[in-house]
Amino acid sequence: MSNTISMHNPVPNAAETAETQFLKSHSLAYIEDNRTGIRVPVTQIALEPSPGGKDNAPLQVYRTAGPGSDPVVGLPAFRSTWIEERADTQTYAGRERNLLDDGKSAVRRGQASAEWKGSRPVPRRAEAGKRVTQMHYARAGITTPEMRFVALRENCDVELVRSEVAAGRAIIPNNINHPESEPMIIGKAFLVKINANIGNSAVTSSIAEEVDKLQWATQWGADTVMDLSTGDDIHTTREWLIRNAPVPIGTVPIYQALEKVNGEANALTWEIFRDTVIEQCEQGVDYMTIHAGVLLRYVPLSANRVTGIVSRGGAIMAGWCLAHHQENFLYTHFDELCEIFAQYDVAFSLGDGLRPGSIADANDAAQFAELNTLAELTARAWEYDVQVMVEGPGHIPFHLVRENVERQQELCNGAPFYTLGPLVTDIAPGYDHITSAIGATEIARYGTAMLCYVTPKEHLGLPNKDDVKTGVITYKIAAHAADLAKGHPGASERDDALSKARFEFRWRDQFALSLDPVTAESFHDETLPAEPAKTAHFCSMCGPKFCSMRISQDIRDEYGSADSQAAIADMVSGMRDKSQEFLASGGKVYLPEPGMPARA
Ligand code: IRN
Ligand code: FE2
Repeated sequence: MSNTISMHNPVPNAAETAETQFLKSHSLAYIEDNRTGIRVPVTQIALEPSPGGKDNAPLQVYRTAGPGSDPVVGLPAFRSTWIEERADTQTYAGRERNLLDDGKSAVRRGQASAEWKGSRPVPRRAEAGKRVTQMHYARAGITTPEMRFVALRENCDVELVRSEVAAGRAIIPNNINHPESEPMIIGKAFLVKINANIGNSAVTSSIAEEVDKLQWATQWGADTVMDLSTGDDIHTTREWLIRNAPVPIGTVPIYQALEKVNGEANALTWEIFRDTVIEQCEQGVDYMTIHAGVLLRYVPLSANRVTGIVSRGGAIMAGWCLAHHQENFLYTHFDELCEIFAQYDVAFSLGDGLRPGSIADANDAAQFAELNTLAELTARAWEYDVQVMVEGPGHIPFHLVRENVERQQELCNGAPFYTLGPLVTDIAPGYDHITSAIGATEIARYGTAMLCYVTPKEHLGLPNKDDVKTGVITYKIAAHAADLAKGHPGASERDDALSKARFEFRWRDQFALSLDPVTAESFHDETLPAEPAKTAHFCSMCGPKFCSMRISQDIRDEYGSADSQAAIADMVSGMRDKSQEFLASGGKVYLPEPGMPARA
C-alpha cells in the first residue's frame, strides 16, 4: 500500500460500559492516511514486556464499536461531507414526520423523542436520474473515500476494494442517510464478517435496551446488526439504533409492512410495502432482506418437507402468493425496488425464504429452485448498479455444506453469500450457537462472506444480552477460523501474539488478546485468584511440576546457549540412527493382528 499510516495517541474507550471496565489494556486508536486525512478507529491492545525486558509492540485489531456514543445524542455524521462533496444528492422533506404520527404508540414515541438530544439528518436522495451507489462509482472507475476507508481497515490495496465492488463480488453497505456508519466491506476477498440480529418483539425489551444491545454486540465484534423488531415502536426503535450505529444496519421491511396491516398477510400490497421501504431508506437502513425468490410455483415444493417453510419472511410471502394465487409482488416489482435502492445506496440481501429448517430438508428442490431465482435477481439488480448479497441456509449436514456456497457462487457470479449458520445437526437445542458455528466455519472457508450469528436461544426464545455476547464470540471464532484456513494475509497475527504471551506466562496479555478477556480471566482466577498467579509460570491445570510450557522453556535454557550446540548435534545424530533402525525394521507403529487386513 502506498499510504503512509500514522498511529494517533490512543484514548480510553468512549463506549466503555460497566461490563467492559476490565478491558484496561484495550483503547481506541486511529490509523490515519496522511494524504487523505481518513481516520479509521482501531482497538489497540497494550502488551507487557517479555521476560528479560524486551518490549512487545501494542497490537491494533479491527474495531467494529466505532468511537462510541451517548445513546441520546448519537454518533457524529462523519460521512456527510463525503456524500455532499459528490454533489449528486439533494435533501428533501421526507415522509418521516407523518409516519412518526401514525398512531399506535404515540405515548412511548413522545417519551422517546423528548429524551433525544442529538440532531437528526435531513433525508437525502439522489438527484433525478442519478445513481449514488458504491457499485456505480466503482464501475465508473471512481475511488470513493468509503473505499479508501475500507482499504485502510482491511489493510489492502484500495484498487482491490474498487474492483471487487465493481464486479459485484463485494458490497459496502452504507446508505447515504446513515452518515454515522463506518464503511465496511462484505466479500470473499476480505475478512469474513458476522452479523448479529437484535430487535424487540411485542412482548419484550425497550428502546434503551435495544440501543444497549447494539453497542454490546459491536463491542464484542459484530460487523453489522440487523434490527428485526416487530410490534409497536418499530420506527422509533430503528431511529435510535441507526443514529447510534457505527456498523451497517439491516432490516426485513416485510415485518414492518405486516404490522401496518395488523398482521394479516393477505392484506399486504405492493404499495404498503414500497412506502415502508422508502421510510426505511430515509431513515438510513443500509441493507434489506427481500424475500423475492419465493415464487408461487415453488411453494408446493415445500409441501412434503419435514419442517416446511421456517423463514418468517418466506412464510409471509408464500401465504400471500397462495391466498391471492398471484406471483410474489416483491418479484413482480423488483425493478422498482432497484430504482429506489439506487437512489439511497441500499443493498439487497436477497432472502432465502425457502431455506431448509432441518437436516432432512437440506439441499432440496425448493431451496435450490429459489436459489436459481436469486441468481436471476442478482443480475437484475446489477443492471441498476445496486449492491447485492445473497442469503443462504439454514440447517445442512456437514458433508452437504460446501455444495451450498459453491453452487451460489457459480450461479450468482460471485455475489457475496451471507448464511445463517448453517446448523449441522438438529439435536442440540440450547447449543445451536455451536451446531451452527461448525457449519459456518465450513461454509466461510469455501467463500461465504458474512455469517449471521445464531445464539444459544435459537428455537427456544428471544436472546438476552448474555446470549448476544455468546453468539457474537462464537461467530467471531468461526469467521476467524475461516480467515486462517483461507490464508488471509495477516490473519494469524493475533494468534501468534497470544501464543507468545501464553508461552512466556504473560497471563494478563493472554487475557487481553483473547476474544473474551472477561471469561478467560475469570476462569483463570477461579482456581488461582491471587495476584502473583498473573505472572506465575504455571496454571492450575497441570500445576507447577507438570507444566509443558515451563518444561519447554527449561529445554530452551538448557540447549539454547552457544555452549550446548555440540550437545544438540550429538542428540540429532543419535536420533537419526534410531530413525534408520526403525525404518529398517519395517517402519510400522501398529502391526496388523493375524488374520486382519491392514487398515488403509
Ligand atoms: C441470513 C441468511 N439467511 C437468513 N438470514 C437472516 O435471517 C436474515 O438476514 C435475517 O436476519 C433473518 C431473516 O429471517 P426470515 O424472515 O427469513 O426468517
Ligand atoms: Fe432452525
